[in-house]
Amino acid sequence: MGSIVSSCQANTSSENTAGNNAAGNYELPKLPYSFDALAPHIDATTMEIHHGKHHAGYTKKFNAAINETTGSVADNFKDLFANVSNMSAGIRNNGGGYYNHDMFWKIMKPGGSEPSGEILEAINSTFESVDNFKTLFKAAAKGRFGSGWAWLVTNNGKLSIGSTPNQDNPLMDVSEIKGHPVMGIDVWEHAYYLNYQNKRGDYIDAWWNILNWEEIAKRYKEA
Ligand code: MN3
Repeated sequence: MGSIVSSCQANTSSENTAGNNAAGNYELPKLPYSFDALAPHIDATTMEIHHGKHHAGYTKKFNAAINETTGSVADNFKDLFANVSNMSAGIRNNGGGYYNHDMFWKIMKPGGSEPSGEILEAINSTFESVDNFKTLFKAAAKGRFGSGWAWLVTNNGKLSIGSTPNQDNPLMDVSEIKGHPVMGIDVWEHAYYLNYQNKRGDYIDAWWNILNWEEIAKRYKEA
């Protein structure tokens, strides 16, 4: 059994609250809406398999990887990912998969919304306009070769766009792009192939219609 480093329990940011604890007891987060709620942009069957099989699989394997670890495992994602190069592939891949999907479900909602307030101002001042931001974000998401994620991250309020392979994310010390993930899109084929087949760009275009900008703004503010 991995022993638990519990020095950072006072931190109550979302990195800590996404899971329950690090004792290999993470639970699959509940989807905050029904499987068909994001249709037609993301179809019900894709959602059911993505949450019920893929995310459930990462959760199960993440717990197993923690339990197989002989060293200590941080009990919050920020510290765990900052040191992930010293962790097993099982913790890196499945811990990333656990965290990334938890964020992904929450930053979407039926009907979507539009950016406003501080996040809108930050996007406009960094990328000139929301349209220009969307163009750059789509390019990062389309340009990620194979499986991975595209991200909007913040470092001390400064926004940037990038992508990571597999289930890596910008909190990881192994990531080329670093910072707090404000939002991210899953561009693994399992996220879109049933409905969009090889047309990843069409999936990205549709995704803007189901974004929960209140949650994205909250993640920006928390960082
Ligand atoms: Mn996925």
